[in-house]
Amino acid sequence: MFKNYCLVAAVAALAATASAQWTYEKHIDLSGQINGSLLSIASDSNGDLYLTTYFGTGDRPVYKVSDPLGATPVLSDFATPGYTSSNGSDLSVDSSDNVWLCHDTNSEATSFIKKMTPAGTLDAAFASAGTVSPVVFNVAGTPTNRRPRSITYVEGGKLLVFSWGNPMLLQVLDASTGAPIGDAIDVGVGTGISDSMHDMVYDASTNAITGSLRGNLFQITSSNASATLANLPDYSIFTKLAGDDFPAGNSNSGGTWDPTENLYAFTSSKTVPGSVTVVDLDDTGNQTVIGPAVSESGHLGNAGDCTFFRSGGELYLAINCETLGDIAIYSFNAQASVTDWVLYQ
Ligand SMILES: [Ca+2]
Repeated sequence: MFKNYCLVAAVAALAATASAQWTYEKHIDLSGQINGSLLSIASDSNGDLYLTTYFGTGDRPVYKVSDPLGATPVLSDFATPGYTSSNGSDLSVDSSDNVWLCHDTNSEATSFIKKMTPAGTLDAAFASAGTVSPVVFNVAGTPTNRRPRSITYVEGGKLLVFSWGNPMLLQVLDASTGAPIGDAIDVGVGTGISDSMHDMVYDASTNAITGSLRGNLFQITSSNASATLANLPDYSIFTKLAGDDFPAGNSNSGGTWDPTENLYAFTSSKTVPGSVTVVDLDDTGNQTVIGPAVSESGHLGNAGDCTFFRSGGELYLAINCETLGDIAIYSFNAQASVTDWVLYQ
């Protein structure tokens, strides 16, 4: 009996050091069905997916893919908020399944943020009839029109927004009015990479902002334990957690966070073309690279953005394979976690 106990304990100890396992499930081929190329992807509480595109011509909808794990996922137009092919757009879905869209029109004057309800209509209660345009950042105290490239809703009524330009800036906005809260911070100087940060997430338990930047993963923290997002300049410590040397990835590399597993996944396309790196934020040495030769199509292509989603309580990762027009989906194998092992005697 004692022997059995020791054996299982030893297996559990080995399992605890294993990396998370990701298994390829399927891909959804959207080529020929969408205007342009896949760019941003986000998911709601039902596990449905939302997409933006770029390239192509003219206005295009925010697309929705319902039941992505089913035998016949349904592609539909979720909303028609009037954005065109340009330098970028990004989506964020909040805990009430409202969908936030930011779009860089290539103009500081006309770039915008829109809030859509779960029904796909503009939420008239946000800003001006559901839209804030221009998008204003406080640059050293001076209100300045900016071109938003990435947006994340932060629970508690704030938005973390990155905008392209010189300097490269991160700003907190009020999620009711769209107005800036406090000053912006310079991400280009902080990281040494003058390019787009994407999918900045805020973890209240660690008081840290984590975001993807051109195939790299950075965390922004404060030396002041009482710092809050009401004053972003308090966050001045930039730490690279993972990634390749600049310029890994491209300007549209994205990322996603699962707060339950505390995993952050981000795309890269330089040293491992079309790959995604998944980092355990509780143990940043624990990293898993997905790709490049793993999807049914043969590779992930030039991976753009990715999103975790949950279905039936299980964790999945959906990756936009931009150059293929595919969404590749992977499932998380929790058996890599010691919590799945039960001691007995
Ligand atoms: Ca994104």
